[in-house]
Amino acid sequence: MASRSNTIVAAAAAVAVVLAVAASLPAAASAETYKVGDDFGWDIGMNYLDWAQGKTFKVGDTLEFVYSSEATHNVALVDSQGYDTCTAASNAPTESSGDDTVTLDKPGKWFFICSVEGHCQSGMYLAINVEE
Ligand code: CU1
Repeated sequence: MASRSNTIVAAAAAVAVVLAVAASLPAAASAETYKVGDDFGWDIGMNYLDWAQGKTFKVGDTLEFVYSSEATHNVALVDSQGYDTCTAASNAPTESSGDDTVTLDKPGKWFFICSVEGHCQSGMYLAINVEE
């Protein structure tokens, strides 16, 4: 009797170990896609630092910037100085399709702004930390 219930406990423990390993292994491979601003998208009128608050971005994840028209906004990847001053250097990688995806392919700080005149100053900036 006792030995039989011990076997069941041992089997349950083994299953738990297998599940834990299975859950931890694909973590690096299961990249997330984050739609910036959720349903609001990429536009004037949202605090994107608030949006990013509480999210954990990891290498391999993707940001998707959605906005109504390519003439309306853009997405420029800038450095900390460009971020602080709301200016995109002429060689800053910039997308303007209206549905722009950026794969976060390295850890560290990532800075995005809309470089259309006045838009960054009106709140279209995002800084995130990407974890290994
Ligand atoms: Cu804009």
